[in-house]
Amino acid sequence: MCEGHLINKKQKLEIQNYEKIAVTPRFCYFEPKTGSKITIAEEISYSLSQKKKFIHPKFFYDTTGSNLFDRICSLSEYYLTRTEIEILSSIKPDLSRFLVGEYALVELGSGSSIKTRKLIEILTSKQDDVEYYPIDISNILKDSSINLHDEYHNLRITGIIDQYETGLEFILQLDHKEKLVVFLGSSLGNFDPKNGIEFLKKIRSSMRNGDLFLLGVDLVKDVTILENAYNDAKGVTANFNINLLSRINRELCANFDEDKFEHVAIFNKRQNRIEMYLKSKVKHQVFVSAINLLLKFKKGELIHTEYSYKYTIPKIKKMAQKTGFKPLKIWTDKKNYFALVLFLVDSL
Ligand code: AVJ
Repeated sequence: MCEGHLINKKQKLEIQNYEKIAVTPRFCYFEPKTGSKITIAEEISYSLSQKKKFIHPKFFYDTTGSNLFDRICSLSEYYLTRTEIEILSSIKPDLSRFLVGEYALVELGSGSSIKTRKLIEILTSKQDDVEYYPIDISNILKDSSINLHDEYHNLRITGIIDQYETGLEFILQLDHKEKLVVFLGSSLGNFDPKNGIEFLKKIRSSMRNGDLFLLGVDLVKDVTILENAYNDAKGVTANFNINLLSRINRELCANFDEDKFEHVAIFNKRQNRIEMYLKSKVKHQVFVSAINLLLKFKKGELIHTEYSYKYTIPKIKKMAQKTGFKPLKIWTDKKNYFALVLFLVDSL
């Protein structure tokens, strides 16, 4: 698409906030211009000044964090990725039946795009050309797109390196025929149910009647299995969590001592969510130079870093009803660990 589709005035307005980098004739990406970026400085200075300190999970994904996340995905304890890939592989013919006509593929949180291959394979086998729009906050989008670009010669990639919300607004501007929007890996779990519904509505409003939406959700299961997935034996998840502090050290000139914090991940049964924290082992202070912020930690004090909500099928159906999506098909694995749900955009 890169050259063609972007035409009307509203589009130009949106795109003014982005810088377009054309890498090859089949791959370009958009990045917010520096001025329009919400900076890590602003957000962190707010979230660490609260009585209950927190760090938004989107900050996990700098280059180090994105690489650590890739390692998490192949851990034996982290059943999510391999189960989702297993489902995706097994449903190819079945999913293919729903894709009548030409579809553009839009992926929220594409990351390293491993799972995307399964979908691209379906589409490239049916269409001469496939437009792919990965949206991801991580710079890793560039590398993973280049790999896909080299592998599939009839694939045209337009990446958007931004937060989901702004990325979706961008997608709305495209006047492509039909879209298959995918949000995999249980990333919806980062939203609490109320915000999750709001976010689904936002996705819904970036789509048109007849478009399809494929959602990957992690299901409620035995607590030990859940907690092990976030407390792996090699400590990769702990490093992923602690990297938030290293990132703040690097980018905001702070002096967090990583050894003074401990990774905590527990399943909250009442709320059906994994809760991740960084726990201060001792009473101490940290200074964040770039934002001139002195932080005081009590012994045992927690910084909240992530929620990862787990769902049940009825709950997903209810959420869909509230957002104008109609479930067409639900696929799960044999153990019922994970679900892929295909929705049709329904008139509200
Ligand atoms: C990318 C949000 C789906 O919640 O399982 C993995 C992130 N955090 N291990 C998840 C994560 C710790 C992951 N999501």
